[in-house]
Amino acid sequence: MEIYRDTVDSDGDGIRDVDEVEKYHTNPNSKDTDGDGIDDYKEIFVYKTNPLKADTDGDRISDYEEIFKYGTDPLKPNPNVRYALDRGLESYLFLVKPLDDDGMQDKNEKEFVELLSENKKS
Ligand SMILES: [Ca+2]
Ligand SMILES: [Ca+2]
Ligand SMILES: [Ca+2]
Ligand SMILES: [Ca+2]
Repeated sequence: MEIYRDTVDSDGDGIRDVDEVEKYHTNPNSKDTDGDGIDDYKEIFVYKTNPLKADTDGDRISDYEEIFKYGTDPLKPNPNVRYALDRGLESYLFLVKPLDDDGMQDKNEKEFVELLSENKKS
């Protein structure tokens, strides 16, 4: 019985219940503990994101959106990307993304995004 208990995977996400509870602290009855749209298994083993947080790096863009929608790094905050999104510059992200390497938004970067903002309006 003990062996059976140790191999059971209730939610079928590829991680054993015993590991979910003791090792990863994820919900053994839910494939997607934090509800961000990415399975616990993929978060832990593929993307290295936090299976308990929908937004691993805390930049207010969910893990799912970073990986599948914007192609940004879900493990590193992207202040410029966030800033651009807040200004409705989704289609200019390819210009903004290279700016965020240091995880900080300096003055020039801010001005650059503002410039895009202005262009968009005209
Ligand atoms: Ca499981
Ligand atoms: Ca998840
Ligand atoms: Ca997550
Ligand atoms: Ca994020």
